[in-house]
Amino acid sequence: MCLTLLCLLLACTPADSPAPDSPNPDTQDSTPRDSAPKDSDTQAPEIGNVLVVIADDVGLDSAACYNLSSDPVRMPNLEALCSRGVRFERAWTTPICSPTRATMLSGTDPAIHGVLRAHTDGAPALLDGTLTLPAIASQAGIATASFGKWHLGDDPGVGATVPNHFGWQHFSGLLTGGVSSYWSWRRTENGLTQISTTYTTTSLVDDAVTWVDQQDGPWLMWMGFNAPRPPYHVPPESLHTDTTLGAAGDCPPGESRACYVAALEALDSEMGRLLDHIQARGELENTLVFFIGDNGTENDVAVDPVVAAKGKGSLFEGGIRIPFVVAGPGVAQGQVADGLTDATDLLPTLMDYWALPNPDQAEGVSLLGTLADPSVASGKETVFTGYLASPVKGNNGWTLANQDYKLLHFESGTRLMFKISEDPWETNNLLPTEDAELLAIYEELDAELVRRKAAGGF
Ligand SMILES: [Ca+2]
Repeated sequence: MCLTLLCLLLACTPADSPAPDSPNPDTQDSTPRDSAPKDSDTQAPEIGNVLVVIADDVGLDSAACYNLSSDPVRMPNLEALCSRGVRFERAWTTPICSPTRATMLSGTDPAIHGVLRAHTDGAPALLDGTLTLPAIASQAGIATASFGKWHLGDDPGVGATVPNHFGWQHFSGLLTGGVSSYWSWRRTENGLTQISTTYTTTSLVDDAVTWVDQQDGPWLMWMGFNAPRPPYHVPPESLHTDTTLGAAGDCPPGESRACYVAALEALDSEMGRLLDHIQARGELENTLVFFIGDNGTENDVAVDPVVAAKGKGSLFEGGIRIPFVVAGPGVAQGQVADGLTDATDLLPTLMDYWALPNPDQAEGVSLLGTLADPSVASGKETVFTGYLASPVKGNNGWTLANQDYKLLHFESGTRLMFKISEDPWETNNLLPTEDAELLAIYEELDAELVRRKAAGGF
């Protein structure tokens, strides 16, 4: 493609190449790339848009496309995205909301950014000065907007403008982890907070549609749905198919799973409205679309193959292995990628997509090659994450996996290892072992896990 040529024009380093001397995006030329020098023989390609859709508390057990759920959810728009894109089978985030968002925004893992628990009121989460994806994009002339859930703290001194402070030119949504009611919630738009009585999922897409219609250049849109997380509720009837739940409002007693599913269907319906709007603008073919769950399904509504206490908030696969689907320009259609990926890969992938320098802090790899052809390895050999949030010490710890094996280090001292390629839901712990081959595998994983922890001072 023409990205290499564009890199030469901009003297930048492709995101998948070593970049020891990458300029700090805080100081680099912020001239939009579509104004790069041109002559009669060269023409910069059109800069692509990016839409990142986050579903809150949605693991593989609850996602369409993956064919794993014992209680499949009707999500025709996610199915359509899978049909025209690539579905990743081995994608990791973190066990909970705030660390995953910090990872996606900074391109660093939880040991480095240090956000290892869900943010609660009054406590700073994302460290001031953190270089973020929207800050980089904004400086490159790409319009940036975040809709939905922030959940990364209140930076002292900036209050309700905190998402803007970290790089979003426009923010509309909720600053916290959730809402007390989907019909009466604190909607913040660029620092101004008012109560909204519009169904949250619908309101976020309304705002996104309004904003995108104001754009006449490339854009990055972050659609951080807080649905389908609690409070479980019955969405507007036009957005879901469960006619047994009754009118929109509170969830009937004992129907938490049905209400969770209905809210996820509503998310899919509204995501479809957004995608249809982008298509009507003639921009869908030029928009790279990501769909990702921020962590696994909440334990009280998780279904087989996720088992009790191994969903959200755990380092087991039910907590961190999530749906991750990408579609758009240059992406193979209807294919499955078996290689490893985690939330650190979003930032380098977008740097590669936009032919921008990869910041030194970025730990992941670009997935563009794999997206074009899923048989092409990304070069990622291990995935890694951590969690220090639980009052139950046995849940806190770190985990690292390669293509075949996964190691868990719990703060309690427990060590578990699974052959994850054959035992994906972790039923057969291989430790302790006297098998020389397994011991060698353990020692290799252990050394890498300890190294990754130590890189962040843990
Ligand atoms: Ca979540």
